[in-house]
Amino acid sequence: MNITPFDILEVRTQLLEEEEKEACRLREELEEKGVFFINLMGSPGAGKTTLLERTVKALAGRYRIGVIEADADGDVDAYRMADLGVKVLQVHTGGSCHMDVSMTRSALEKLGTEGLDLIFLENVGNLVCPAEFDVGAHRRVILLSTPEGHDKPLKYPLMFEVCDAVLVGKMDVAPVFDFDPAQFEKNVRLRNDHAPILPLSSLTGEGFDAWIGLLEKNLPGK
Ligand SMILES: Nc1nc2c(ncn2[C@@H]2O[C@H](COP(=O)(O)OP(=O)(O)O)[C@@H](O)[C@H]2O)c(=O)[nH]1
Ligand SMILES: [Mg+2]
Repeated sequence: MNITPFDILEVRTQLLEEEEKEACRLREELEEKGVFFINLMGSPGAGKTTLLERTVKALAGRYRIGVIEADADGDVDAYRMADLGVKVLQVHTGGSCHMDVSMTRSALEKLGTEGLDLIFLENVGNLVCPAEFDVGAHRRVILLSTPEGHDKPLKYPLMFEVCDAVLVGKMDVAPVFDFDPAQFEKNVRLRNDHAPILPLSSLTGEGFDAWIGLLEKNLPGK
């Protein structure tokens, strides 16, 4: 046995454990309030805001919706969502490439969860860092757009491993980008054997019935 004359504190492990506990607490608190919380992740330009616009329109009148827009800077996405009449908060992460659970708790407090059924977090555009952080959401959804290529699960495996649903956006332009849906599915299944994979287009509305159906199946009964 190797005995060292000193202790070792694994700071990263300890921090991650604390984050995980805090994320579970936040998830439970939201559940008690009847709020369902979704963490939407994807690259910059994948189509996250456009997807949310069409999603909010499809759910309008049936659910009270809030949206948290997280970006390094700027407010264009918050304006787009505010135009739809949903409750919106813009978060400026400064230099940070992801949201963590304490930032998310502050954002939810500032947004105000009172009276809301469903809250979307549009996470900072990035396929790496957001995957590492459980922000306390009930579901993690990744939106991969066809111009990004069907090989992305091989390059960003953690993102595809942690998600509960994979949306394949911009299907209307898939042929232009040689996107191969069967190869993409194979690549996803190397790391994730359960997440549904839904092809869709926020431009044409293709695939939205399945996406909205999946959302409603997961939302607690109202
Ligand atoms: N062809 C096509 N373009 C889309 C689709 N969804 C979004 N876009 C375009 O992709 C660009 C980035 O969209 P945006 O929603 O701002 O991406 P975000 O950065 O992930 O929020 C915009 O020019 C959108 O009009 C889609 O389904 N099909
Ligand atoms: Mg956006």
